[in-house]
Amino acid sequence: SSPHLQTYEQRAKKHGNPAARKLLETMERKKTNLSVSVDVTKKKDFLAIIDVVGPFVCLIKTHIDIIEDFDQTVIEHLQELSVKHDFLIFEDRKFADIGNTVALQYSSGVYKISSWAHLTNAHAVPGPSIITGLSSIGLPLGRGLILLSEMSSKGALTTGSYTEDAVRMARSRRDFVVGFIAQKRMDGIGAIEADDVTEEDFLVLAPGVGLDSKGDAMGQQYRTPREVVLESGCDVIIVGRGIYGKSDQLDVENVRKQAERYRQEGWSAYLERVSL
Ligand code: 5IU
Repeated sequence: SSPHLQTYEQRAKKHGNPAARKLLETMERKKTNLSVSVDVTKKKDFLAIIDVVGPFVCLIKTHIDIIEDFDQTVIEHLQELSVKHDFLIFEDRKFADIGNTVALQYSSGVYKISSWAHLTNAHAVPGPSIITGLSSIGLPLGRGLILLSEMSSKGALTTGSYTEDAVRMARSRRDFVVGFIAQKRMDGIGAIEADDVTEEDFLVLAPGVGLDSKGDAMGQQYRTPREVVLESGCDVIIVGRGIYGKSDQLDVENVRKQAERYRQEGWSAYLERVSL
């Protein structure tokens, strides 16, 4: 049956990529499909939010380059928190250059993303060579790549044949590409031959999730965890401002409450899905 009708535990046992397997195991163990996107600019707030939501997430999503007072201790603390609370790290880098350049951006520079991020992501725009470049660094380290096959923003160009081609690119590199950023499952999209897709299990990570808002003033669009997980078959819900609110007025108690709430919503939608 389609992967989304199986439990995370069943899928973990069969997955060939170590980062994907670890994520699925963590989801099952902690009973959560929640990923919190921590888009704040001060390292103190960044680490405070992660420490509070840590118990409720399987994955922390970062934009490391927006931290104004970044230094290496940010990475050290992030890694300590990842062990303390048992979650994986996903740097939402959205690589988009030629293979040689993305390999350097992934491994080098100030952030050395490949050294700490279990997962990162890339646009399909440059074609298969972007996967070749990133996998030359990430595969030996046991990392996984997520391809952007759909975006959540209004008017996104990631539709139709673009989405299909992104899925085909992923299919040809199942050792390293472990999933999609998308708004729905990609199982039926760009299918080549039935044989080829029976064993595939791409994780679908969905941003644009909110319970109290339909969008923001800059084109973001929100759907509920239930719509995303139960109706659209996505595996991980990515929630940012729905959980930490306005970052200039951080209310730690409320952050905890919201993380618990989204974890509960996402998990009950999953339970309902796999019991069908
Ligand atoms: N993000 C999206 N939509 C996308 C992709 C990434 O929102 O299609 I690809 C990122 C942007 C932000 C987070 O880091 O996910 C969502 O944050 P909010 O929940 O605060 O909107």
